[in-house]
Amino acid sequence: MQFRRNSLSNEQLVDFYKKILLPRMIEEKMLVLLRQGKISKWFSGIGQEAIAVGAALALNEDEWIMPLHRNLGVFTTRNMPLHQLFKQWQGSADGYSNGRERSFHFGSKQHYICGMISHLGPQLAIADGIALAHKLKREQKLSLAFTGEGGTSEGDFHEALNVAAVWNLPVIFLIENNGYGLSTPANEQFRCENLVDRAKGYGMEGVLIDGNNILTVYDTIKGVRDYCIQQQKPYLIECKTFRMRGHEEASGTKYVPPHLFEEWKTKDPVINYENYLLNEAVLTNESIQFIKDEIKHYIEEELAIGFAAPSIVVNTANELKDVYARQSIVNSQRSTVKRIDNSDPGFSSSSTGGDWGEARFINAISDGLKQSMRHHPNLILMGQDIAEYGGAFKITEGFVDMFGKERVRNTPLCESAIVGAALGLSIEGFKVMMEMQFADFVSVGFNQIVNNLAKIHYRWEQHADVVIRMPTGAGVGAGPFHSQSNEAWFVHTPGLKVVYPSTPVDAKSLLIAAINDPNPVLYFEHKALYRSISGNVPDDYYEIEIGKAKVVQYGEDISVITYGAGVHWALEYANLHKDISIDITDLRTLLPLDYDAVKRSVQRTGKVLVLHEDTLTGGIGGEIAAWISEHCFEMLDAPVVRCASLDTPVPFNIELEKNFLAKTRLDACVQKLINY
Ligand SMILES: Cc1ncc(C[n+]2csc(CCOP(=O)(O)OP(=O)(O)O)c2C)c(N)n1
Repeated sequence: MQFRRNSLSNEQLVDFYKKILLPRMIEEKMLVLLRQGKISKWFSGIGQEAIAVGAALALNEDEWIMPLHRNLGVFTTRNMPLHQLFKQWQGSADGYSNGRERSFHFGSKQHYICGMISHLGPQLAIADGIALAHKLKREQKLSLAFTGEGGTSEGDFHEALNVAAVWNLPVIFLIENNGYGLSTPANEQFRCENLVDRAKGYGMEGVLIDGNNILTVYDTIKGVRDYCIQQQKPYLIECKTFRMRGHEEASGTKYVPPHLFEEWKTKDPVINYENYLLNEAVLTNESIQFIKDEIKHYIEEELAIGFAAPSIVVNTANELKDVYARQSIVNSQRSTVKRIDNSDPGFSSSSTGGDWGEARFINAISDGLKQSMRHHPNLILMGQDIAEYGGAFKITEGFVDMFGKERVRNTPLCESAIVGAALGLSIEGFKVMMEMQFADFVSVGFNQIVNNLAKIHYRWEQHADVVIRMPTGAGVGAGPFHSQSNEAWFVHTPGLKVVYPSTPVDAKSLLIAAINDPNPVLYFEHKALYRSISGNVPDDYYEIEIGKAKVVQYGEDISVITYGAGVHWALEYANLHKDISIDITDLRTLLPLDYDAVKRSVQRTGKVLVLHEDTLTGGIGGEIAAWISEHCFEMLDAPVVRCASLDTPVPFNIELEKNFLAKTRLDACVQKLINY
């Protein structure tokens, strides 16, 4: 192995030695503790330390790194104290995730380390978002994301590299090619000769290097860092290395031909570097021993602190509280936002003092978005065709002229990477509104939403300030993939908020509230309402409280609890059947649900119909019906009835679609309840 020190001083060389030795010695100790049953799981990076350590050394300390499960060297090189790391691995309350995350699945804002989720690839697009933040702020900084060669087969790898290339983002994508993805050898993972060959396909530069040589890794990344910042471009680096132990310690290495271990043992990154320093007389055997003793002592001391950590005290209220970021912490402007409370039908717009005017549903959304853009200079809009074209439904028409292309961004066709990039922007203090062209397409961005955005605050106190607008619903003859109601997918995911307005005023003010909220919000807007309904909307910038339902009209015979298009179906039905006194509640927010409002409605009538456009099985109606039977049983005069769409995909033919929709069965459901 050839080492080139270039202009590195002896002190730096020794510092690098200490930095690469530390994770090796920690790991060796961990393997002992694992055998003793004192820790539960370990993903070893032995033999690969030069990459994590070299990368962390080459970056400035305030540049974000997205490490993975074998990158202990990133954490130690960023000087995270071992006692706290150890507490993390033990699941202690005072680790880095309050006992909520395992092994290396945690981040630390203080150390500019973004915690991974198990799915590996999603880390890459977060790096895009962070790099975009630096670019927009004109900062001379970049981000660096790790991936294994296995992870390069994920769609997320392709999407993230493509976005970085198209948007000219200063990101380093670092492949640790260690030969195996769990048991799968590289030749069953990809067909190109070297993974770095892919760089050309994305329109970026790339380089293949020896990942076991710490000076090569350091020097390459340092140079690439300068390039990325100066040229404002991404770069792909492939580091050849080898995984010297099993995928994780319990899984063994039977599938690896033994000669490979022999071969790579001679390329050990720590021993080779140590020998180089001995040959160069930078270190002596005595000084090496001294350093090792020092590290050993440090490890023992820190482990003693770690082992002494008190057992966790379970506090359910805390667990629930930390699922969401508190508004005040991240949004100092909030206090200046005025709120309307129009949750009662007696609400009068004149009580707000400002001017109100007639607007269509679609214009109300657009208006709310426009005012939010003015209110939050850090708000970025992203989505397919949303710039000059104005979006598939023209919500953002004219926005480029008003706010510029940096803030109103057309994206390539890659929902997963854009959600990931949105999270990256949020990490760097931006707010993001992403337009899903149709709610149906969220399925290809699903993982980032339900696993990254939703869980990140609970896991390591990083909020995700992202709103995803979801043009949703049927009734427009658009077939199975442009008509779905998929809100229930998200209502089942702690950490998300789900908003679903049905009137122009609610659409505008709930969008404003969603953007003000520091948490990830799925904002559903029914396409069939865009141009078919209009109503009185305030000119001013008001928000409506998320999580608060609205009584549309009071009644005595039956309650209809509904949202979205269901509100209009219920109103239409009530107007046609004046003989029945119908109490209508518009939920407006599905997560968190306004159970108090539900209860009050049950109290008024004793007979409840839950109505939604979503299909029946697993729809939110089931949740509401269950809650009512559990909490309002004594108030009921009849079983709770659900009126929902058929359990089929949404058909295209307009007659079939009509038959599919819940509205067709509304009369039968009402009659069933009335006659019970
Ligand atoms: C989406 C997803 N699929 C499967 C897994 C299970 N898994 C965890 S690590 C791993 C291998 C990853 O290989 P590679 O990216 O080469 O990284 P390495 O473990 O070799 O460092 C697999 C299959 C996962 N975590 N996420």
